Amino acid sequence: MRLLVLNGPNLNLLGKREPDTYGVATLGDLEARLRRLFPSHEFDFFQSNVEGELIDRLHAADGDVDGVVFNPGGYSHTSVALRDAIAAVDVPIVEVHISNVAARESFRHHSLTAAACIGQIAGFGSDSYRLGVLALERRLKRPDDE
Ligand code: CA2
Repeated sequence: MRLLVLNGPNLNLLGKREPDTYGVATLGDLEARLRRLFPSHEFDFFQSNVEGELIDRLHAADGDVDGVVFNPGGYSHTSVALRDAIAAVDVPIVEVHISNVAARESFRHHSLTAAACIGQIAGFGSDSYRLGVLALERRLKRPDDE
């Protein structure tokens, strides 16, 4: 499978600040771990702090990858434009969050983007990304399973 792992604003700071909330693994560590755990998949990794660049990357993914693991960061809670981009592409997308957003401030409880995704995984630290890949594998191999 060819998979895009897409990360939104501030996730380039992983491992450098707020380790109590976001852990000590850097974005590079997290990407290397996915490559190690899933050697048979082909991964594209992209991070941007710019909303339009994330939208452009989603458009480019259409027809190019089998699935997307997406952490939209703070845009999850605010971005109609990203939600529209997710809904516009014909690729299964799993929303992931490192932290348990449901247990944090109330403004993080609602995700505008999650409703356009096939599902959301949150609260398992950087392991949320591995679980996101497993969810895509299952969806792509057995699309009719509940
Ligand atoms: O838990 C997540 O993965 C979040 O998507 C992270 C976002 C936050 O706005 C969402 O509510 C939940 C924030 C990303 C900030 O990442 C940092 C990483 C290290 C140090 C500082 C920020």
